[in-house]
Amino acid sequence: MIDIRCYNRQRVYGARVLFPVIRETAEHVLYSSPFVMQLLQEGIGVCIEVTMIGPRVMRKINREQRGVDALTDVLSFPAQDMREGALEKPLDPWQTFAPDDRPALFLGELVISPDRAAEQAKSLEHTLDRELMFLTVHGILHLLGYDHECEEDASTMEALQRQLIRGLEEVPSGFVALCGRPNVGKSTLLNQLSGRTLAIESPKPQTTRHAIRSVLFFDDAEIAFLDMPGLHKPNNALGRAMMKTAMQSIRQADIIALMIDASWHPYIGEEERRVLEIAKEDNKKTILLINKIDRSPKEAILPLIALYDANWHPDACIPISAKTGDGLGIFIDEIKCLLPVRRRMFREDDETDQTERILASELVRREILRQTEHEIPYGVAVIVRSFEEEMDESGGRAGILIEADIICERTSHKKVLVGKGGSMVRSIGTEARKAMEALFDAPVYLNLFVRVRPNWQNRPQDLGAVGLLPSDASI
Ligand SMILES: Nc1nc2c(ncn2[C@@H]2O[C@H](COP(=O)(O)OP(=O)(O)OP(=O)(O)O)[C@@H](O)[C@H]2O)c(=O)[nH]1
Ligand SMILES: [Mg+2]
Repeated sequence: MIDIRCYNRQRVYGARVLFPVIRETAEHVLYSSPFVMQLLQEGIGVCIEVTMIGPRVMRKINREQRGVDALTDVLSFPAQDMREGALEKPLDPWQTFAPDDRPALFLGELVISPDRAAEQAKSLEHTLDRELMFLTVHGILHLLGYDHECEEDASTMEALQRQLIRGLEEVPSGFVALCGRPNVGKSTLLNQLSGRTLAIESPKPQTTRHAIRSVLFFDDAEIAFLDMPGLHKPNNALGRAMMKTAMQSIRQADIIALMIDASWHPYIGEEERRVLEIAKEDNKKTILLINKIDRSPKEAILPLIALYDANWHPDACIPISAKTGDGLGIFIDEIKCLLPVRRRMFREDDETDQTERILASELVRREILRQTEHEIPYGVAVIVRSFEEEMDESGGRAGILIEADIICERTSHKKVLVGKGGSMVRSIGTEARKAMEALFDAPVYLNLFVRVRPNWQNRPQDLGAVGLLPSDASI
């Protein structure tokens, strides 16, 4: 158990103003400490004390304990010998005490001056809560053996402090589903927003087959964009799995961004209607994105906005070009206004759910979409069978060896995919390899094998093998 004992020994600020934020912050910091978590797993609790005092007493303590005759904001008095989050020596049973018959380790005491904290909050133009949060994080890190005496220690402590405060901040945060019919430009938008290729794009419809997440981090918000398969009427198990994936993403989102093409006639189709109904049912925020304005006359956009506004009242209608980036600043600002304000949900290294293995298979599929015609690309799936990294002596990547199967429906398709004397599969491999090398920043050795698996698009086990079954699939 984590026991945070708060004492109020001053009269200006009430316990109800001070203690909730201090308790919440202290718990967050202590639960984030691997050392504390280890103790808790062993059945040993931790305890800290936090005492609020007036400015005169604070100055006196600072003078007596540190020889500094000035008011300060927080003082830490560690009870254990710790260095960078760990005990200097193994724990002896006598170091713990037993309130309520359960052993606990006393980590030390923080002394805080709310007057000083309020002064600082004012000069930094933020709230007293925010200042108390900062002081509590800083003070507890001292109890855990972090310091800022030398430059190296200071940078370790500052980085940890930043990370802990980041985890406590409440900012607009949530999921935005990019949905719409095939080919409207959802994947192009996701790539433009994330600044890299996470989703393959192509002029052929039904390019995207699975959900793709990309998280954008801002100082004042975090936004998880979900790209998904284009909404269409499915005619096989693959199509049904794709629609199920799309619906799951839409239901999961806080904001539905419905994308249409600026060149369309003003008409609300069945696919768009279905999305609008879900948005209404789930009471979700909605943004209408009118894409490809770079190639449509401005006059075409107004009737589209008028139609959707009159029938559906979206929270915003934004003309954009996913290709050029036009209008995306307005889109981001609008999202920040509409998202719920909550604790951050993503870690900074959590930018995407697309692994290099998935990206490798998608880059092969992109080349097939580019280099083959008619029904062939639609009957193809790519499975990366092995993805082996070779390391050089310094631990860097010397190269990646990738083996992948191109699965197709018929022998006649295999013939086209292999090409005369293997020319087609070689050309697909060459272009896919170049794209992988640019993306992975390492030499790639790619071996492709074309295999026939009749009717794979209707066989759940095959769909599972190519990673295209949605999570709770029954198709
Ligand atoms: N001119 C222009 N073309 C665009 C724009 N956005 C997308 N495109 C093109 O539209 C085509 C389809 O783009 P994608 O991003 O693959 O479309 P999608 O909505 O993801 O399609 P599916 O995955 O099939 O649902 C591609 O050829 C893109 O280059 C845009 O803003 N302007
Ligand atoms: Mg797509």
